[in-house]
Formats: sequence, structure tokens, C-alpha cells
Amino acid sequence: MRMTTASTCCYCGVGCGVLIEHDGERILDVAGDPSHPANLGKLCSKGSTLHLTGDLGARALYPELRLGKGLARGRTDWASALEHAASVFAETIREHGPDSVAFYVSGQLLTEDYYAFNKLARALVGTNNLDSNSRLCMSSAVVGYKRSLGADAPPCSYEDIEQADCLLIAGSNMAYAHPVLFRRLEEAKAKRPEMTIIVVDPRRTDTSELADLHLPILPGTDVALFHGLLHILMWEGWIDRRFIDAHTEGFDALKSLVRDYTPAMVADLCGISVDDLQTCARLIGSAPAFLSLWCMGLNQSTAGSAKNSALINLHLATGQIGKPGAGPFSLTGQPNAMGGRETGSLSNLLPGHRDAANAEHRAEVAAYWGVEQLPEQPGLPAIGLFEAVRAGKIKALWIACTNPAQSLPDQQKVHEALATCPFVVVQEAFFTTETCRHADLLLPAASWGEKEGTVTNSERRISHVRRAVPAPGEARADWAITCDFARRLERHLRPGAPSLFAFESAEALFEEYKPLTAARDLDYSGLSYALIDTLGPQQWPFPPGSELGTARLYGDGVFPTANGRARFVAEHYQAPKEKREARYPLTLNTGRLRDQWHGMSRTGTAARLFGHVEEALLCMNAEDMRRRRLLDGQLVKMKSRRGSLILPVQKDDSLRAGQAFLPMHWGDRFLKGLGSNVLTLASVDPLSKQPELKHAGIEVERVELPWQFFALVEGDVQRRFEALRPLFETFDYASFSLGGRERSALLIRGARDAAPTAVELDAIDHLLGLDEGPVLAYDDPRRAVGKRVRIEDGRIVALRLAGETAARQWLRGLWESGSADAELRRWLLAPLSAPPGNAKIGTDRTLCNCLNVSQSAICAGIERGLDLTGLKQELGCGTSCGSCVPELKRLLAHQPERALL
Ligand SMILES: Nc1nc2c(c(=O)[nH]1)N[C@H]1C(S)=C(S)[C@@H](COP(=O)(O)OP(=O)(O)OC[C@H]3O[C@@H](n4cnc5c(=O)[nH]c(N)nc54)[C@H](O)[C@@H]3O)O[C@H]1N2
Ligand SMILES: Nc1nc2c(c(=O)[nH]1)N[C@H]1C(S)=C(S)[C@@H](COP(=O)(O)OP(=O)(O)OC[C@H]3O[C@@H](n4cnc5c(=O)[nH]c(N)nc54)[C@H](O)[C@@H]3O)O[C@H]1N2
Ligand code: SF4
Ligand SMILES: [Mo]
Repeated sequence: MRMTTASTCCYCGVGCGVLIEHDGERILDVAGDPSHPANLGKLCSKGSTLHLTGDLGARALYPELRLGKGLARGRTDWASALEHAASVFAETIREHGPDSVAFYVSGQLLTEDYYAFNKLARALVGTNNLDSNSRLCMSSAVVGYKRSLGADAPPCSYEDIEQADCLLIAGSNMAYAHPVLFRRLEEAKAKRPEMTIIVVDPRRTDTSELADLHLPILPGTDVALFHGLLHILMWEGWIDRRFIDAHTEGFDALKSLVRDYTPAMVADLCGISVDDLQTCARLIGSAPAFLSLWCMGLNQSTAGSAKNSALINLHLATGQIGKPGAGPFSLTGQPNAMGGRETGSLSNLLPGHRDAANAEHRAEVAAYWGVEQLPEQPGLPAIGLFEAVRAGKIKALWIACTNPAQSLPDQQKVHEALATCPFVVVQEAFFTTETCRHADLLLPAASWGEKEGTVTNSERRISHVRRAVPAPGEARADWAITCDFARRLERHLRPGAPSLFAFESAEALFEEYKPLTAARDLDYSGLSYALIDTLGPQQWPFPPGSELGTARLYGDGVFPTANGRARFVAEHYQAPKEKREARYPLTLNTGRLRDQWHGMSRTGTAARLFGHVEEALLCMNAEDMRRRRLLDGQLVKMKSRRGSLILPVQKDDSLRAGQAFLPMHWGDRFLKGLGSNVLTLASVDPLSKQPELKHAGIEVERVELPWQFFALVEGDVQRRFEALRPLFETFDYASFSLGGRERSALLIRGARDAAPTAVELDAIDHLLGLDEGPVLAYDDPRRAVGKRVRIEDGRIVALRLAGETAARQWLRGLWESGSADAELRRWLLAPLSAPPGNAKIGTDRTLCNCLNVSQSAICAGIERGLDLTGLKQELGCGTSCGSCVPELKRLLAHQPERALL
């Protein structure tokens, strides 16, 4: 029987409602929930393919324990696993004190999971060593809001996007990262073309394509830009003196600071024209309603806190806050980054927007929990925490719902830390992650569609996440794992005392947690699961007795500071940590792809999601490539002060000279060499402790790796991937991805200085199924060249090219088309390595994932004279989720110079 359960999408902070179709056992399909206020029925390319992800072959199904470093993990049962963990934690705490253990958690946990971890760390263990991946994501925004406005609260609503007259999008590629909101913006702009959109981003992106004004500032110069804008706003009299006098403090100090930020100086520093700067100021200054949206381009910086406050300064100076269509609106990345902040799950916070450093706050929470006191010693933020693990100070580490061995900067050190830590627990839904390799204890977690709780999205809206199907194998909900462990640890640390963790459901956790928000700025003590179910998802504050949530904050001009005034923050511009210098002259920018999610544990199981970008590529400006004599597709070595990585390079005219871009998604699993973050730096913002993930100094040079490798194998992809990946450790370059649509295949590209041994190659062939059965083979040992193709029922099912791979695209095309013709057989048995002369070569990107429309089909349509409507009507592209529409528009706009393939 088919059933529908209304839940939420587990990806980004837009927080879309999804309707999960299932049969009580398996998830069959998803659709957007028309009644959810965040998306009103829409989903993006990631949300709409959720049911295609989560291959059971990649899921963690049973607890696994390693009894000593170097040994393999073996399956165990939950009771033994958690009993063991409790005794190791108890012993470590007894011997080395509570700060010798730590918890590193995630903005993808539900609020209830977060609360359980918080109580475990602070009330039971007695440590503030509880931090979250939100440290890499939102912590600069937290600092910005708190010090400028008094509380960590984005004051706006999504509907403000429709009501704004001028919209400044800074350091956010929302077309990729918050697509459903971007669709809303596209529609608003189409309805009201007079609405102006400004995008501040060093790169040209799908987001900037919608802008009236794109400011491609030099990396990290945002603070100077915002000060420069304020300088002009003041000069032109475009500020709101009445608002400043009535509702703010500190304006005079800022005024004298921005005096130095003259248009000429700022334009020069930011690498933009004075005209554009002036235009930007005029658009902001003359707008009846001015809204700003920002994300990682501001937060992930050693000046992240300064960038946030400098942007908020503009709103305070113009009085553009607390009214429809106006305000500083930080977009949250993860689905429950907000919940983490609310429950106090960063090392410096406590539940209910309290501070761990505040003795009164500690006493309040301790009294509520019925414990004597909460720890006073400050906890370690993510980067410091892993540094302490590496230094041997933290001896037992619990990681939940995050993959630090992929996502933290300076991966060499992170891997060292995890390898040296005496006891690493990983609570994960997918056993395939880089971090799981280091787990001494792996605990299988329930994931999307399998768990219940609540999440808060970017606009402070709390949704009820509902469970549709049971978790596979023995996987359990995160809160249940945490509480079970905590009860066992209590027997060591508080024998005989009544349990602090006697929760029977997620709802019980929510009920205990919510009074901690009472009378605080975020008060949602009036909310319950039942109320959300009746009223729909609600925006906090939602104090007792409320009938509806709160759409907008600070309408009365009163801010949650001691004197009720918002504060101007006057801080000078600071350049990014790694300045351009001769050895590392390029700045590496990292960020999102449209169809992948972080370390790809989930999106990396759906071949379709590789259709848009298939493999790890370094993007560079043409001029920088020319100077280094690099051609498209060549292998390069990129080096930073911390590490190096080998991968192909690609020309990208959306980048200015001096800048390079690498997606953040590739970890050591998909790209040998510890992935993108082997290059990035761990320098942090002094206040938010957020690392500078967007600006690393690098150099790029060509590498000659004459022995090349390509393989494709269909079926049982996850198991093969796991088995094959370790065999490529001796390769200089090895990149894995998935391909296909109806059938999916594992694709492997590799290169080495010289051929591997026959034994090594045989081992690979064995796992590819190319060592026996219907396999056609050709070898030229003198040139170390060999080809293998397995053909079943007239179709290619596996192939590998060793030594020389010129025919790989052609063969891949043959695989996809399901044909294995005579030409192929002739070619196979010939010494020729390149494809036959008349073969059609070339890979094609799938721009429209929903309808499977390729870039070449779209370009051909444009050539035939189709416009956007024509493309939609004839090819169907862009008619479903809409994620490809910005790219269709760009191809239409850049028709003359478009690159076909
Ligand atoms: N498809 C997809 N969507 C996602 C995610 C995902 O993994 N995949 N992750 C989610 C999460 S957790 C997050 S945090 C968000 C991130 O969402 P975004 O922050 O929008 O995404 P990024 O691509 O990381 O970075 C945004 C832009 O910042 C620009 N930038 C770099 N340096 C600077 C600078 O100095 N100044 C300015 N102004 N801009 C700069 C980059 O060029 C990039 O285009 O996405 C969320 N949504
Ligand atoms: N270079 C560079 N690095 C970056 C960034 C960047 O822009 N550039 N962005 C940073 C940002 S903003 C972020 S948010 C981080 C994200 O970094 P991570 O947190 O490491 O990213 P994910 O891959 O989403 O990790 C979440 C893990 O939780 C697992 N999981 C999924 N659902 C569940 C569940 O219900 N329970 C449990 N226990 N596990 C589950 C997933 O399989 C996955 O492995 O990356 C940061 N790193
Ligand atoms: S915009 Fe896409 S990824 Fe984000 S919540 Fe909605 S469907 Fe999920
Ligand atoms: Mo994030």
C-alpha cells in the first residue's frame, strides 16, 4: 500500500517540506509539500531526487567495534557497543578529567538530538568540549547578530524577498545553495523588474546572472566595500538620522572610521570601478526597502565577524530593518543550523541562546537540569578541538552526523589527529565516509525519512520532521543512541542518582528543552509537536498563548541589548590571511556544486546527480592557464603551504585572473589525496573561530603522468567502490564518480608515472569483473597498454583502458547507448588506442536533471532559434524543479561564444 508522510528535506537551510511516498518499508518517491510555507510545493534538483539516494550498499547497518588500532572492525551488538564506549569514556574522564573527551556534532542533527548531546556534555560529563560543524558555517553570523543586534536572530522572513526593492546578495550562490528561495527571487524579479538585485561575489555565478549589478570584488575585501558604501551613503545624505538617533549607538566612531574609505580607495582595494561602487550605494540608498542576503562568502573568513557587522551597519545606518522587505538576512546552510544555535550546541553557547561564559546562564541551566553546576572551563571550537586531539589532549572523541575528515581545513592534520586519538566514536548513517575509516566504534544512525524531531530553517521556522519508514538494519535515531549511551555513562559517573536521560521519545526531549527558551529572545516555549501539526510550521518567537509565530523582528526599533539600542561596530578592513606572493600567487576559492551535498555520502550514491558535473576539476582563468602553458583537461598539481592535489584543470571565464575555484565536495574517497581541504588553511576569525575556507594561497603546475587509466563498471556500485578505492593508493591521480541514468556505473580515472605491476592490475581487473567470463582483451606489453571490455547480452557492462585512454569518451558513449557493435570489436583487437576515425566523441553535461536534457541538445535548440519558452516547450528542460533555468538563460545570453561541449 502506498502512503504519504509529510516531512522535510534533509539538505539545505531553506527547509522545504517534502511529501514522502512509501510503502511502510521503502521510500518510493518524493514531492514538494504544497502546504509548507518554505517552498509551497517546490523542490530543487537535490530535494526532488532524495528517493534515488541512500543506496543500502553504502548505509551503516550494524554497530562495529575495533579492538585495537590497526585491526579491522568487527560487528557487535548495541548493548556491547555502548557499554564499551561508556567504560572507555568513564575511564578517560576519571584518569584525565572531563576535558579529555569531546563531542563534535552537526547542523544536520535534529533539535532533539542536539539537546541530548548538549545535556550529555555539560550536565553529565562536565565539559564544554561540544562543538558543531556550524563552526565552519554559521558562527560568524552568530557573532555578527549578537554584537550588532544583541541576539542571534535573523530578523526577516522569506516573504521579504518578494517585498524588497533592493536586494544585496553577498557571498552567496543561492542559485545552487538555496535554489527554492532563488526560484522565489526569480519570480519576484519577473513580476517587479524594477526591483534591483546586486550580487557581491568574486566569481560570476548563476546567482549573479540575475543581478542588475554584479560586483566581482577581490577575495576577502567585503569589509572595505561595505565601509565604502557607508561612506557614500553618508556623503549623499542617504542615511536615516532619525533611526540612528532613536535606536542605535556607536555611530560616531563608525563615522570617523569610514571617513578613510573613500570611493577611489575602496574601488581600488576591491578591484571594481568607482562607478559601480557609486551605483551600488545609490541603489541601496534610494530603495524604499533594502534587504541583504549572505552566506559563506562572508562567514568563512578570518574577517567573518567584521564582514557580518559591517553589512549590518548598512541596515542600521539606513533604518532598513524591522519592516517588510528590509533587514539583514543571513541564509543558513544546513537544515538545522538554527536548531544547533538555539540549543546552545557550540562550545561557547548554552541552551536558549545563553552563553557558557556567563555564570548566571550556567546557574540557570544547571538548576533546570538538577545538577550542581555546569563546567566553567571554556570549550574548544572545532579547529582548536582537532588540534587538541592531535596534541593528545583529547583522548576520546565522539563524532556525530558530520565528516570532519573531509570538511575541516588542513586535512593532513585532521587525519593525523584522528589516527592518533585513542578512541574515536562515529555515529553515521553512511559507513563510506572518510571519517568512518578512523572509527574505533561505528554506530549506525537512522537518516532522512527514518527519524522524528524538529528543525528550524533560515527564517526561524520550526517544522516537524516526521518518520516515514523504519531505519535499515539496526540503525537507530540519533537522540536514542545518545541517550542510551548517556544512561550507561551515568552508571559510571553518577551511580545511584536518578537518570538525566530517561527520555522515551524525541517529543519528550522537545518538551524538556522548550522551557529553556522561555522569556529569552527566541522563546518558543508555547510550541508543541501537536501545535505544529495543527497550525503548520511556525516562526519563533512563539511564547505560550501565541496563535501564530512571528514573521519579523525589531519592528518597534527595540533591540535585545542592555539599553535596547542596536550597536554600530567600527572595525577596519583586514586582508585575508594568505596574501598573494610569488610562491603561491593564486587564491583558491572553494564552494558548492548545484547537485552535490558536502562530502557526498548521500548525493554521491545517485548517478543522476553527477550529470551536471561529473568529476573533480580545478577551474582557472584562461590567462592564468596560458601563462602556465596549461590546456583544458590536462593534469595539474595544485600546491598550498599545507599539501598538494593532482587533478585535471578546466578553463572557466567566470573567474578573474589570479583566482581558482575547486568544489568543496571532493574528499579522499572521490579524489585521492585527502580531497579539496588538503589545501585549505585552518586560520580562524578571532571572535567566531570560523576558518578561512574560501581563500588559500596556491600555485598550479603541469604534471606529466604518462601512464593513464580509465575504467567503468556497472552494477553493485557502492560495494565495488569500497573494494576498488584502496587499490588506487599507489596512483598519483585517481578520481571516482558515477555515471549513467537508467543504469548506473562506477567511473574511475587514474594516472601514474609508470605502469603498476601486473599483480596490481590483475587485482583491479578482478574487482571490475574483467578477469574471466565474456571479456575481450588486447595487450601490448611493450607499451604497457591494455584494453578489456566485458560484453553481456550485446552490451558493454565493464571496461578498462590501461596505459592510454584516448578512447574513453567514445567507449563511455557506447556503454550508455547499450550497443556493442562490430566496430568496437575490431577496435578492441587492434593496436590502435584512439577511437576509430569516424567515432563520435565527447561527453555531455546533463543540465536538466529532471527531464534528462543535455547541454548539447539545449545548444542545438538555441541554434535553431528557440528562446527560453521554446526550449521549455520543445525539450521540457527547466519545467520541473527549475534548477537549470539560470544556466539556460546564460546559454541564451552568451549564445555567440558558447562552448558546445
Ligand atoms: N547544492 C548544495 N547546496 C547547499 C550545500 C551543498 O553542499 N550543496 N550546503 C549547504 C550549506 S551547509 C551551506 S553553508 C550553504 C553555502 O551556500 P553558499 O555560501 O551560497 O555557497 P558557497 O558556494 O560555499 O559560497 C558562496 C559564494 O561565496 C563566494 N565567495 C568566495 N569568497 C568570497 C569573498 O571574499 N566575498 C564574497 N562576497 N563572496 C565570496 C564564492 O565565490 C561562492 O560563489 O549551502 C547550503 N546548500
Ligand atoms: N573547503 C571548504 N570546506 C568546507 C566548506 C567550504 O565551503 N569549503 N563548507 C563548510 C560548511 S559550511 C559545512 S556546513 C561543512 C559540512 O561538512 P560535513 O558536516 O562534514 O558535511 P556532510 O557531508 O553533510 O556530513 C554529514 C554527515 O552526516 C551523515 N548523516 C546524514 N544523515 C545523518 C543522520 O541522520 N544521523 C547521523 N548520525 N549521520 C547522518 C552523512 O552521511 C554525512 O557523512 O563543510 C565545511 N567545509
Ligand atoms: S532548496 Fe532544495 S535542498 Fe534546500 S531544502 Fe529545498 S529541496 Fe531541499
Ligand atoms: Mo554550512
